Amino acid sequence: MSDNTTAVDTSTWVGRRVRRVEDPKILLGRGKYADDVTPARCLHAAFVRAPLAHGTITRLDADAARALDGVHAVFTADDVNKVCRSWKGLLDWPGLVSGDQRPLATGKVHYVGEPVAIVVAESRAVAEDALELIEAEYDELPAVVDSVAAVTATSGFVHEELSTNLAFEGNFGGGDVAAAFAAADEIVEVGISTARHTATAIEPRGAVAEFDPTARSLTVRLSTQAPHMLQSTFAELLGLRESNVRILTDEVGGAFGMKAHVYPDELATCVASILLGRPVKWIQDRVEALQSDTQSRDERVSVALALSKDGTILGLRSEVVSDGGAFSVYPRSMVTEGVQVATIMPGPYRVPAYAGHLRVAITNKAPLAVYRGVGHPVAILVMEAVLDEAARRLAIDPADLRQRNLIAPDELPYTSITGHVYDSGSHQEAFARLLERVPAREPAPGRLLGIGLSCFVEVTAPGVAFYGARGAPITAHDQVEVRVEADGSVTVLLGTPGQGQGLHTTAAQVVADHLGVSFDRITVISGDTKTVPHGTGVWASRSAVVSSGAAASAAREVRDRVLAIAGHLLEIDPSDLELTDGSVRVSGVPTVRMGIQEVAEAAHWRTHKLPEELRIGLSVVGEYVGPNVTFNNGAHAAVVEVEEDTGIVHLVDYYCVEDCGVLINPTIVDGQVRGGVVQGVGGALYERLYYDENGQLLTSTLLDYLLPTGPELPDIDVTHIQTPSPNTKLGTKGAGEAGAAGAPAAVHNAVNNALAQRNARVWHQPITPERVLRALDEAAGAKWPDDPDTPSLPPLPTLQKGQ
Ligand code: SMO
Repeated sequence: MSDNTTAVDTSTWVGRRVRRVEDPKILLGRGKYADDVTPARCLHAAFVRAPLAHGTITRLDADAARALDGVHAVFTADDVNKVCRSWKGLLDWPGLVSGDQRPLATGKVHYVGEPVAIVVAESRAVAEDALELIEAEYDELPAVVDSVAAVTATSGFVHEELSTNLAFEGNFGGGDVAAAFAAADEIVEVGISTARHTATAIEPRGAVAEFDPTARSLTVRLSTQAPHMLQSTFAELLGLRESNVRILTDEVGGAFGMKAHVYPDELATCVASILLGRPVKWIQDRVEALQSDTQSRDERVSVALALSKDGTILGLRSEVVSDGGAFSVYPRSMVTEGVQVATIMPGPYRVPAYAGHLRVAITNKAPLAVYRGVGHPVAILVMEAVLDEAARRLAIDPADLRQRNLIAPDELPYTSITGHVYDSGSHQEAFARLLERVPAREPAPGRLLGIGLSCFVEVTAPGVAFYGARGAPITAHDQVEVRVEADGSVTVLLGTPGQGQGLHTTAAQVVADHLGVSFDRITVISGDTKTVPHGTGVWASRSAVVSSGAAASAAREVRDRVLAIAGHLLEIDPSDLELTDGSVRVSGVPTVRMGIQEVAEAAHWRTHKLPEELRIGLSVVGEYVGPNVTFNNGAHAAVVEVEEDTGIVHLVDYYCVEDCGVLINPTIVDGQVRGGVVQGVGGALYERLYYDENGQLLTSTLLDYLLPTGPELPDIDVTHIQTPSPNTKLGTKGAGEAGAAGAPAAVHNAVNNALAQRNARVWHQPITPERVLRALDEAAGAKWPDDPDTPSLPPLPTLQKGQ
């Protein structure tokens, strides 16, 4: 693997390829995941789940199950609704509607896998046996499956009381679109769809709930990325005092946005513990994960790009239909992905006029929510694919076409036509560096070679306007406590825990620099809402900005206290002192005057030596309210070979240039980028949750739901540029989602670059061998039978003057 990082300063911990402190524990099997903890007297739960997409529950008979040896209880909606309120994932988006959601289906089921009843037994095996004895009957209703048909449906509603299957409609953009299109030399229209997929975290979801009836307190060990948010929402829905709800999470085996929600099965597990007064554990299996984790990327887009003949972009139009599934997820809602598809589409290009129209459909599928990249992968795919088609039409090199339209350094900060402010970046430089990395290559015999490019910007570390200002219990600040123990070692308590991406390592690097101690002296703790200060959680690539900012401010204040106490003990003005590598020195003089442990000892055990005003302790909670937003940017190139006989696409090379501002740990960022690329490649080539025309999910195992694995992947070459954000405390920007954002476009364009040699194209993801063969055959004049599997697309409406 190449290291294309620009030179780093080795006098600091930030910027170094420090090894992850998390790894020895995880690699030796000593990590504590949700399933690793079983309290005394714990019972085990399993769920009856809806076997059909839409139906009225006509009979639910659990008598035989209750009579089974080892079964403690079977609860249905009637039982849990007495303990838990219903909820709706409504954000303050004008007109957004949703059906009421509850822990267990009440009266009706809305998607395959929706929880219907919970069995609690001595063991999971007994609970699973009891499931077989429960007799559930349904009156099947017609399933709403096609999102494009759903948004205009006048009957057959998923939620009768809403009298619509359109959850939300919005317009985005600005400028004189009609004039731009009227002035165009070339208008390129394409329709693109991405398939519904899901995060498939290695660690499935799970909850271990312990209710204490004497204190009315609830402790829940969860696999989650947002413990404090769930403390608040669980308390609210279960009618408990927030300070009596404790969420615990140690290791998390991947979350990717999917573990940032209130889930019915996790709440039902809590309710079971409340009703029984015993700990109850539920650990999800893979079938449940594929059926009931939030899903994503179910987007249909028609797009039109207007250009002058020299390739200058004049205007853009898009018609987006997002398939939101059965419920608007609480508290992030079902619209975030669609909104990002519509608003990110102009990307890193000068687009003077844009009209984007978004509709979000309610369908009988699992709820759609955020997943790594949240709309960016689709928006970038659409823009980059239509740009390549324009390059072919105008006979301009696709790299030249991009260079002509990329935002230049002197245009930054740049406000996009949808109102996003790109604070900083290296849009042209990143693309130029990418082109330098990609070598020339010859195709293998029988294969078509294709190179695909993509350029992108990405929203990272958004502020409270993103969710909080729209009414959700989600803010944008983080807290971190830094404390020097009596022996001079340092404990860091992170409000925001990791989801596997190494936040303990990066927090220790930041604290080492800002406090002035060695990295090895620091222990980091996270994941217990009773112990750590407030954290908003890991989402939207925010931790390296917001959590790190809070760590830096706490560390700075503790350092000032150390120097103040040292100054008193040494009888030197603290402003003449500095703390480096755990030692107090007079600024600029190498002689060590005092170790941090001596200061710590005085602060803890010898306060009699200190004047009143210095009895302040060495523990500080720092808070950082992040920026409104900071945008990262980058460029990707994929190289593919397409087998003409089989339609199989081989990804043979992959290059990324990534600019996420100041790098705290390049190795961790490399891993984040590569992991994201792999998930993006999955969407482009393999992953699809396949719902049939009845709304039945046909891909509920990993034999049917294809993930990219080692043999399908080349080395992923990562180059870093570091353009600091002017708006963030450390100059950092988020990095975690960038790989996923850029990859579907680069892979798609590479395939079409190959297929264009035979005058063929593909427009729907995943790009399966069958779709490739069909495109090649049809381009050669052969007729294939109609494909019932071709997604319908929303037509672009007639352009109105002055629009
Ligand atoms: S998909 Mo992210 O956790 O906002």
